[in-house]
Amino acid sequence: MFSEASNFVKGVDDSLVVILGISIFFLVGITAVMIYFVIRYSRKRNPIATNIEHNSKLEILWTVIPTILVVVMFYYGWAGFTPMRNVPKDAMVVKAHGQMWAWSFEYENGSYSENLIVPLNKPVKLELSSKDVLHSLYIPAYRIKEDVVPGKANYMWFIPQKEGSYDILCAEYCGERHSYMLSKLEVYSQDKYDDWYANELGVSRDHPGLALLKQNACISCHSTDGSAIIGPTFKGLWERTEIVMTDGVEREITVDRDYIRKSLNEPNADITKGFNPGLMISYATTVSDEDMDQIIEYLKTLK
Ligand SMILES: [Cu+2]
Repeated sequence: MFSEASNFVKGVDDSLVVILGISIFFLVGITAVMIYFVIRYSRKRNPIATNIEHNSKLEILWTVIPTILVVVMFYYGWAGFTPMRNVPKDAMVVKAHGQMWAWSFEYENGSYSENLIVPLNKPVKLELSSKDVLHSLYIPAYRIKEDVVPGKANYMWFIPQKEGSYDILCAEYCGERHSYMLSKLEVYSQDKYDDWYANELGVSRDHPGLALLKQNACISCHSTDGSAIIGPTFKGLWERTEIVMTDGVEREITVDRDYIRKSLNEPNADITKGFNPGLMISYATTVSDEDMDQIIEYLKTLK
């Protein structure tokens, strides 16, 4: 069977070894020749400098050899990269959403998962989209990384060749909690995957309100335990009295249904005192009124 985690490992590693090998060869060679020249042609050993003009043989040699080497490096790079942009037609499609600061994966039946779970030996295409800023989906063990750009449909694909659990990172600095933007890629056998897809995908043991907060990455900025991250904590939020800044003027509000709806629609309209504006996008279209009711039911449990 395969010894590599994905179908792209070999191509990428081969080009890395070739480029690194050529670079190390020249680093050592040039340094050695330089040291030799410094000693051999120092003023002590070579008091009168020699003026050397053309040497056609040498000039042809130092043009042709590097050209060949660069073409070799290009070949390995091209051979490793081209297959990454050619997705097989039968690939299973998963939508990968990036947002500050969490990944979420949407499957063909419309259900979401916080981890990317895929079957062994089946090509998987990820359709990449960003809800806010630039991110980059990076799976180091698979040697693949692709930018996730707001307003642009990008994609990546792979064939998982080994069962196991791998890291998914964001490789494009996307703000304060960038380094917490982590997920897992889990590779299951086909049977285990089918079972997971039928029975576990979209089924959460969490309160439905908490599941929505996770799916929309709310909890990467609003804690549920009282700690302040980027925004105010959800703990004790329901019916709390807060001082907010509205158009630069302080006022006191009570967190109720209307206030939560307004905060989702226009996050920068009322900023809780002590927090920064401009960090939250509008959830006017992503969080429906029914979703909000479930979120409120959950907030009521966080007394
Ligand atoms: Cu990111």
